[in-house]
Parts: sequence; C-alpha cells; structure tokens
Amino acid sequence: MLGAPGVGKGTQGRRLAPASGLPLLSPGEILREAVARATPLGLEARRQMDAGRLVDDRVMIALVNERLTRADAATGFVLDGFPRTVPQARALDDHLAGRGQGIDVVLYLQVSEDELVRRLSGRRECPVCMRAYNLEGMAPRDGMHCDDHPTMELRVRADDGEAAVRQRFEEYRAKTAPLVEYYEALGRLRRVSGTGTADAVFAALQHEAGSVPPVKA
Ligand code: G5P
Ligand code: MG
Repeated sequence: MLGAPGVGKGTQGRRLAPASGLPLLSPGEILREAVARATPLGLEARRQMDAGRLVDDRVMIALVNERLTRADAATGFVLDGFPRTVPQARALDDHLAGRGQGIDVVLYLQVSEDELVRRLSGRRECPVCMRAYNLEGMAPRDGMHCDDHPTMELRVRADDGEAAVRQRFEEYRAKTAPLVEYYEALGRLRRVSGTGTADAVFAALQHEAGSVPPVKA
C-alpha cells in the first residue's frame, strides 16, 4: 500500500490483510513498538521518526527482509508503508525474486493534502493495538477510549505535531512519490481514491486488488 502520510494505509491494511487471508506487515508500527521497548533499533530510529524523517534504507531493508522470512509471510502479505524509496523497492524486488515471487499489486491511495492535514491533526491512536481513530468521523464509541481496549485512553502520535507532519510530507514528495512511476512502469500500480467513508475506500481497494493477475512464480 502506497500513499502519503495519513492517507489511510494502516486503517485499510488492517481490514484488507485479514480479508485476503494474509498477514499485515507495517514497518511504521514495528518501529514504534521498538521505540516503546527502547530496543537498539528503536533507539536508533526514534530521532528520525520524531522529526518526520525517513529511517535509513539499510535499517529498513534489514527489518523488512527479516520479517518477510517468517513462516506466515511465505506465500503472501500486505505491506503498509514499505517500500518508501527506490532503493527499498529494488531491495524488495531482489529479495522476492530470490524466492520466485514478486509484488502483485501496488495500491496507491490518494487524498488531497488539505484533507491529509485535517486527518493527521484529528488522529488519535490506541497505545496497545495502535488502531487509528479520528476525532472527526472515525471516533471511538465513547469518544476517548479504544473500542477494543476500553481502559486505554487514546493518544496523539509522537510525529503528528505540525513540524514533523510538514517534514513527513517533504520526505514523501522527495523520496516516496517517485515509486508511483517505478510501479507504473512495471504495470502493477492501481490508483484508488482514499476520500469517503472507510467502507467505501475498502470496497474500492478490494476491487482493484482483484483486478491484477498475480506474478507468476
Ligand atoms: P508510518 O507509520 O508508515 P505514514 O506517515 O506513512 O507513517 P501514517 O501517518 O501512519 O503514515 P496512514 O497509515 O496512511 O498514515 O493513515 P491512518 O493512520 O490509517 O489514517 C490516518 C487518519 O485518517 C486516521 O485518523 C484515520 O482514522 C483516518 N482515516 C483512515 N482511513 C480513512 C478513510 O477511508 N476515510 C476517512 N474519512 N478517514 C480515514 O511511518 C512513520 C515513520 O516511520 C518511519 C519514518 O520515520 C516515518 O515517518 N518509517 C520509515 N522510514 C523509512 N522507510 C520506510 N519504509 C518507513 N516506514 C516507516
Ligand atoms: Mg500508518
């Protein structure tokens, strides 16, 4: 799943993966867990994440390759937020080619930048399961606590402040947007509007995901 910060990659990935019988691999969430546990990876990544900068390709490629070699990802997976640079995309292609696989479809979610800024400033997340809510439109049932963890008060994500958001958009434009062309050239890119209700976006994603013939092994 490809798209700008706040476009809905995590929200939709959490629905799309189980609906497709596949694990969801979310490097942003893996990094945030590593930060929370203060592991060496978390300590290394924290400064870059909090400032809204991408974490080094070397770290990200090693992290994702390790995750891809686990048994549950052997025959398929949904990736949320990786690759995010051309070197990451090449490394992913190389890794998968080595096991006779490839990326079937890149779902490119699109939402206007004004709407993205609104979404990120209204986003609140559960500190346990990291599910994202929004004060406008996608609020939890009681307005303050996670629906699945009712004792947990929702919090603002560390990189959703104004300066970090601005930097995340800059990183996106400079380093991630070129992937649109990269995957378009491979015939794997499908554009999906991320505007509207989460149900409508989900239906559109499922439709597009089913429209591309799988890569032959
Ligand atoms: P992340 O964690 O990958 P971003 O910035 O790419 O972070 P983010 O912020 O997690 O993306 P998202 O997952 O696309 O956004 O969006 P979301 O959280 O699901 O939804 C955003 C808001 O919109 C929520 O409030 C939600 O309720 C609402 N919403 C969602 N869907 C809909 C919808 O359909 N309709 C409506 N109306 N509302 C909706 O990466 C974080 C950091 O980790 C590092 C970097 O430092 C990065 O900045 N990192 C990497 N670094 C290098 N390479 C990589 N590959 C990296 N991956 C992560
Ligand atoms: Mg996310």
